[in-house]
Amino acid sequence: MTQDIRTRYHHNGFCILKKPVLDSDCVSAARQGMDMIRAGEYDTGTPPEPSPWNPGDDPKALCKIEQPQQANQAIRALIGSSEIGKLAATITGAKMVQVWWVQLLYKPPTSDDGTAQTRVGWHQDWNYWRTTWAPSSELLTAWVALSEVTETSGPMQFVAGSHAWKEAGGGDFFSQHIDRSSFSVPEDQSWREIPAVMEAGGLSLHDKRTLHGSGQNTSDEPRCSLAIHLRTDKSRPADSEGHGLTRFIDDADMCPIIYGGRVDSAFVVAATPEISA
Ligand SMILES: O=C(O)CCC(=O)C(=O)O
Repeated sequence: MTQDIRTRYHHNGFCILKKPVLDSDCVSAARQGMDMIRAGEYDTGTPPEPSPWNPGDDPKALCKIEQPQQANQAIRALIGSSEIGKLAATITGAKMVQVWWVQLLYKPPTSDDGTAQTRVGWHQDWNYWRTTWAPSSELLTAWVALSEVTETSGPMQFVAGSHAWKEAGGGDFFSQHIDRSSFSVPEDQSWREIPAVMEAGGLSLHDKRTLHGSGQNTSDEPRCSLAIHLRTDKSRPADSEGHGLTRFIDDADMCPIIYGGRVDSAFVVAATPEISA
């Protein structure tokens, strides 16, 4: 099993664990925490970071809320799960895994008439992070399902092998046109989309360069998830444009270390050489 997920992750740029990995009480509590944040109730006494969606905004639009662990205790507990850290360490071989940013993603059910703003355009996360982290930094995302994710609920779609496409093109998270024509597919590769369907408490892990996006939720239930962005000891903050995405890195509540321990006092380690795919 361990060897299998490691092999699949490195071959495809992602792996999907369909069966629950996380404790069901922890997942249910985080799901309730999600509803509280969406209603503007913060049991920590602090709101999340400024976000594209705020309480009172269109309930039929994709709800994306930044750093929800700042606003809710149950979400804070879930992102600190050692199971996630162990999985990330298993596939990367890391000595240390730390959460460095979290996004709450609630995709409401909408009719398939093309007007709902709930799609996520094809993109590579690295496109958004390249001015925040040193080029070769080892960064990945654990996407945790807080509800069942089916073929019809707008599951994430991963493009198999795209993490190794040197310059595929960056993409746009907020694009409503899931158009693949702007991406360069190497001649010896093909575009193959894999839906990340899973049960509540299941999760996927994907590399910073893997192309992914998602369509509309045409089921009857909301698709609820947390995207937990992770770094390993082979990473180094380098916020050249001052976006401040790594500003919480020394705050153990916001950015818990979920595997291993602090690597050195400056918490900045040498990064691996740039990949050469
Ligand atoms: O939830 C989605 O559909 C997209 C999430 C995403 O882009 C990410 O986790 O990096």
